[in-house]
Amino acid sequence: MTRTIVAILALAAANAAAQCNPLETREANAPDQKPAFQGQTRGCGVKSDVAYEVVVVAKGLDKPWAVEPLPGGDLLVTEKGGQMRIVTSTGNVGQPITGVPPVDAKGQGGLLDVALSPSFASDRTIFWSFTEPRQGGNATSVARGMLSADRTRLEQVLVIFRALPVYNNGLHFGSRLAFGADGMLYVTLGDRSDKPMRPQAQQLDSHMGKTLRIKPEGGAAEGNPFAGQGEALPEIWSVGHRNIQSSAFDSQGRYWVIEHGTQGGDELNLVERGKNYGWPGVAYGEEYSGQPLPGTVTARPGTEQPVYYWDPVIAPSGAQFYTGDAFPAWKGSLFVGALREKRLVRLVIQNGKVTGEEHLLADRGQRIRDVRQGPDGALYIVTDDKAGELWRLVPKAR
Ligand SMILES: [Ca+2]
Ligand SMILES: [Ca+2]
Repeated sequence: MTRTIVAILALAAANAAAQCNPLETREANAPDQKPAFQGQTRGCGVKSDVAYEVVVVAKGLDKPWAVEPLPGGDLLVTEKGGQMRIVTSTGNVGQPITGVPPVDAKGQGGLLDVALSPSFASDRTIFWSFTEPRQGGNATSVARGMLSADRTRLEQVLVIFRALPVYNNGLHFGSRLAFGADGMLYVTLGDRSDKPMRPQAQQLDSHMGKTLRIKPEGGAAEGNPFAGQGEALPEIWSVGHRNIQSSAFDSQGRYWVIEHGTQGGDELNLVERGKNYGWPGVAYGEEYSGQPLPGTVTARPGTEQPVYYWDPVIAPSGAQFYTGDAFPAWKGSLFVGALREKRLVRLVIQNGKVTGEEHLLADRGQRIRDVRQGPDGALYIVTDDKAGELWRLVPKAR
């Protein structure tokens, strides 16, 4: 290679580095911590320059937690307090659907996620997660039921999963639901936050701080990694998570979760069977008090590094890999709602790494709780508020 070519290559590399302008420019909460690889945090800001408009489909929803587009274009919405409703595509907010079992709505608890059966069009079956009042406290449960033909009630309601142990607070219940291409239901859980509970994220005899893989009719799915090992609970798919309120499968069938970290430690993880994602011994960030996490390191052999992390945190909610035709520039992007940062985050992911981050909807100043793609290719969003809104993102008419 001639010196000229070497010089040109060096200049090109320098230009590429110079063009990487992370969106996050505030001081980190844990500035002494170093990422495990380049681009693991403060990735390059990107601009898709997509012209879109926000249609406010409905207002006045009471702390909506999940939105699930129905095949015909209407939307199924959960409200944290325990109501499930259908909002029509034209914005008519229906009465609460009857037949939803009681929830414990204190703190972060309540009626949480909802997912459609993969064959919803023929079986009208839905699945939802909720904080179930239990003897001595509460815990996350998953139920299924069939939406009546007139869509006013749930029939044949059955609780198909009950997380253990029961604990008495209002924190860290998970619990996003997503169906894999294998037809199994993947459930995310939290660690219940309190220091004495955190070690359970590493314990196989507890559901706390895990992802789970269950059969739609209930019971652990076949082939789970720890089934049959001593006291291990057979539903467990991965371990070592703090509080996952966000999950999505990509077009290659890979399972991604975004979890709430402590101050300075929100993580995007690519979840694989039986792997350990570190919490509470391995994590980025610090306690909300500003103290270091006790005995915690940022990397350890035998634990998986997050694909990406945010310091300061965004407080991630629902997620969606975009596959629609309405926004060609967004195909393959991972959208994540941000509660604390009040925006919609778009991540560009290439070869298993985050190569770009874009922030949308920050101008609206609302905590975003869930984002889903509709059959029309629009993105549907609910905001986390006592007067929550349901938005439809559509291409801007030119
Ligand atoms: Ca959902
Ligand atoms: Ca982790």
